[in-house]
Amino acid sequence: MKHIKTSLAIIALASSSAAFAAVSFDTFDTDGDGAISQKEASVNTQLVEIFSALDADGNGELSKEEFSKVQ
Ligand SMILES: [Ca+2]
Ligand SMILES: [Ca+2]
Repeated sequence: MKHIKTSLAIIALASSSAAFAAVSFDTFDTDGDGAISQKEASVNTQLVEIFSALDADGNGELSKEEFSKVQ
């Protein structure tokens, strides 16, 4: 069930990409280190929900490539 819920969250996020597009990777990466940390992601509730699903390598940060799955 958790997986399904996560998938739906990704779909919801992707379908709202018009609004989300304005909130780009660089917007989240406030310290400019090239990755979105959980703290940086915390400004967006939807991103927090799918953070672990997007973090494919499980290092606790979203690279530009990992983040691009929602765009
Ligand atoms: Ca960062
Ligand atoms: Ca990662």
